[in-house]
Amino acid sequence: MSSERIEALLQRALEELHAATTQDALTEWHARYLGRRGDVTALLRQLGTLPPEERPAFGRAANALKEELQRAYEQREREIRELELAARIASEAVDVTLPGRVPPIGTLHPVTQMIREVTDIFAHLGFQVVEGPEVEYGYYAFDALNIPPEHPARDVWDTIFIESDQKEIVLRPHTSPMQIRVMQRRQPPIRVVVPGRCYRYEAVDATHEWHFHQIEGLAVDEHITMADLKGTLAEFARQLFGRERRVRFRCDFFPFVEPGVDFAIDCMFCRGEGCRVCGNSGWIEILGAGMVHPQVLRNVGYDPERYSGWAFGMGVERLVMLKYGVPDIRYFYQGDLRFLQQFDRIPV
Ligand code: YSA
Repeated sequence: MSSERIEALLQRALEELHAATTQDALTEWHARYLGRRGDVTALLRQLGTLPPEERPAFGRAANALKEELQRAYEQREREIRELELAARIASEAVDVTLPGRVPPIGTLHPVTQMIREVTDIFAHLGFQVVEGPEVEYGYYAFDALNIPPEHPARDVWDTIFIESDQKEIVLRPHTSPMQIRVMQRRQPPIRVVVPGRCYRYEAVDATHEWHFHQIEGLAVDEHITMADLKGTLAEFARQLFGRERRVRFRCDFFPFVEPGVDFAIDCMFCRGEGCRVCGNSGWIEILGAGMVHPQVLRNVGYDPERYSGWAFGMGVERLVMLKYGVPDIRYFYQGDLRFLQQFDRIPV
């Protein structure tokens, strides 16, 4: 082969090399010229077929061609790597000067907001916030609260049982068991509020959920009277529902208090005139309460001659329903953002 043809091959190979702009094109090029079946390899193989006097010059020229193409190939490979890197950097570039995307921020659930509002009010009245177990012994949920196994009042709390053989274990149907736990652990004076989840085997409707929240309150000391209970609850109701609220106490029965009361406020929707919300009575019941039963005090080792106390328990969902006019308790647990977002402006 003449030196012109080697030169022509060199020029063609270099042109194609510069036209290659990707790693794949480069690999193809390498196979075409420098690979085992490539043009340069084929050229070198021709060496043996030439007359001996032409071989040295041809061999030098062919090897020089191979070396030059190898060098050019390596150089191009570096360039392509840099080109590809630059293209990637350009396509993945982050413009740090662009305004950021604001992630949607959730808000506290209305029940959590209400728990905070209520516990804040009581904290300012000198109460400590404590919490207790949702899975509870029957002893704390009933027996120690003066509701023995055969007592008919036990049916009032439609209980979900976890274990009913030896030692009864239940999902607590109210927060009252914490009265016992707190009194067993401490000595008076006691002033606590206990927010928490409760569970009942309940047919769900507009005002009943099988899972809901209560806030329990307990005050025990020497010389605690019903007047303290009335003053505290009236102040609480006025802070939560407005200073103009009138309050009402009526007799009620709970086995763990004597006497027991239900506590109501005048309906803020009709101002006591009677409407759909208050069932035309003008009053809305918001909690059950009473003076802690002497037997309950004895059950925790307190002397009822020396100590007296009062307790109350309220439903948190019902408070939210009243305060914001929510017509159905089921809205709270359907996870519907259209409902929940209505509460995102309530100060937390
Ligand atoms: C009473 C006297 C005390 O000295 C202390 C506490 C109590 C309250 C008592 N432990 C109790 O559970 N009473 S209750 O059965 O009437 O429930 C209290 C409140 O919980 C109700 O007024 C209601 O607001 C809420 N509640 C009860 N069952 C509910 C419910 N809320 C939603 N769904 C349910 N299924």
